[in-house]
Amino acid sequence: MLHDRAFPLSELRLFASARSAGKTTETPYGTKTIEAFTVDAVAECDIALLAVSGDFAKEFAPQLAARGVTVIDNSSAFRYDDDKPLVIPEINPDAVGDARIIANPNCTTAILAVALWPLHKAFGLKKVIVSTYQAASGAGAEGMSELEDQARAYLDTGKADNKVFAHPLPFNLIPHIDAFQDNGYTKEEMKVTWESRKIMGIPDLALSCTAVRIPTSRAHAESAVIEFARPVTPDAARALLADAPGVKVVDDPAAKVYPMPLNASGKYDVEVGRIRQNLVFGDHGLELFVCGDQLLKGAALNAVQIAEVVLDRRGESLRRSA
Ligand code: 11C
Repeated sequence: MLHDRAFPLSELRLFASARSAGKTTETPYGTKTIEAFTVDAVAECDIALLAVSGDFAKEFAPQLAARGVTVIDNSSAFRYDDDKPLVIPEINPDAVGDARIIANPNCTTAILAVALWPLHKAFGLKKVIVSTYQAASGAGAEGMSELEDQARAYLDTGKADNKVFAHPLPFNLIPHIDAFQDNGYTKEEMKVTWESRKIMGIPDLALSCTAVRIPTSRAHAESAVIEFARPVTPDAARALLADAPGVKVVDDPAAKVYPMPLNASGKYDVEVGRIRQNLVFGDHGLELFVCGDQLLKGAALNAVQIAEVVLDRRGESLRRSA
């Protein structure tokens, strides 16, 4: 992603646990040897992109920040801290400020929010009801492998063993992502509510989500029913979204053109389509379908976009020249 976006880095260093240290890996910057993570070693970098567990991030991100590193963290460890920005550059780039720890949102939130934001600015979001169709990649490389292995096993034997997911995923769907909370929602569902409110700066936004794992590989899809404060039409929404950064309108149902995981995979833009006047909320309501690459806008792309904002805003003050 850094290379694709021509991020102006002087050196890329890769860190992992002692188990991986010493292994080499091919990168667009040449063959790189993975180094063992230590705070001292990473403190030599200007920017650290963390793709680690929340516990690891909680322990080490503050130590790196104290050493002058700007940390962009993909875990949920800091997303709800009032003093740490949670950033989608198309929405709230200014939130980056002087922060040394910046949180990258949950993938489901990022894919939805980038489409909701232009509509909120024009029509005012009042209520949002979301159902998701989430790819195996949300559970990491192990999730993707389990889906492929299970699909083969199921076709060959009629049975499939699951470890990563709560149930076999091929030819199935699972309305359970992350832990159930006391209110009956899952943590994944509540993340979409909490994070959307913080990123879009609408603390009382009424948003509820049902998050479902489906047997696709790497792009999440989401259906959203939206009530607005002001009247809205599908044409007006389409026109706004067509000009919005990070969004591509894919909406010609008569020609069988709508967002789909297979088409959205590998793309930077979040696809939005099936835009229609919602039958429940009438002229104040829309219904739409979004689809975005969970590994790109939902993770690596957004993280690198945050790094680009950091560089734009304070490139001069980074400790070493880029
Ligand atoms: C999933 N959205 O599809 C989750 C993965 O909060 O960063 C991302 C978890 C997170 O399983």
